[in-house]
Amino acid sequence: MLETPNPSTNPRNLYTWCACLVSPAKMSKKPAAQPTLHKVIMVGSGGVGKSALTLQFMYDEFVEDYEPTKADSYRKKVVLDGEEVQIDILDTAGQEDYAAIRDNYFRSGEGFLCVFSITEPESFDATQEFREQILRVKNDENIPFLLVGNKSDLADKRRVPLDTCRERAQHWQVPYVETSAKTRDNVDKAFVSLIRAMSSLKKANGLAEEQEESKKKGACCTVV
Ligand SMILES: Nc1nc2c(ncn2[C@@H]2O[C@H](COP(=O)(O)OP(=O)(O)OP(=O)(O)O)[C@@H](O)[C@H]2O)c(=O)[nH]1
Ligand SMILES: [Mg+2]
Repeated sequence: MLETPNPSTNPRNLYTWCACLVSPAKMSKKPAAQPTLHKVIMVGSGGVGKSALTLQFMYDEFVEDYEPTKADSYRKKVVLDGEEVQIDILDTAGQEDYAAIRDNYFRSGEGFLCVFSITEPESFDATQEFREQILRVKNDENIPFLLVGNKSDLADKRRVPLDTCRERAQHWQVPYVETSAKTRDNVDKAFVSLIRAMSSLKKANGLAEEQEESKKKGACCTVV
């Protein structure tokens, strides 16, 4: 069963969830049109910076302390290419203790930020397994997916060559971005590229469905 992250254990989540409860859309008498919801999942080994990236994107702040995550969820509205969209971010646990519950989390995802640290080759190797697990669970080679090399501020401790990272991304046919949750470098770029890919895919699927519908309608109205 999908385990629901408990907002009471994380004051930030509580804030986010409360903000949703009193959003102007809910208070107004007429229900406003809901913005499209995109569900992003943060995956990667423990300690690579998934939470730090999420918190930078959400609140513009860097958390120095390492506190392993079990699962935390966040919600944010952003304007993307002139359209307001809502993003749900599920920040998952990299620690192996939680590996067994990953399938359930991955199932609900519509786009994945697969993070490793450029200072830690083991975390780069692990992206292979994360990719395989995601493709197995989602059963879709074209699922929006971004490979993210984090901790780019630690250039002097780099142990995964840039070419190696690019080759893997090219092999998977996914974009590659290097980020620093510490300096905020490319943090927005990573999230926005993924959301843009999710949005384009939904629009393309919606169009295909509409065409299919109108084909069916056309067929049933044909007079012979
Ligand atoms: N220098 C530097 N440190 C970072 C960066 N991102 C994260 N860290 C640090 O790395 C440690 C781990 O970061 P987290 O974001 O907690 O890692 P995580 O991937 O969420 O780990 P789990 O929750 O266990 O899966 C923390 O001490 C962060 O401050 C970065 O871009 N640069
Ligand atoms: Mg974390």
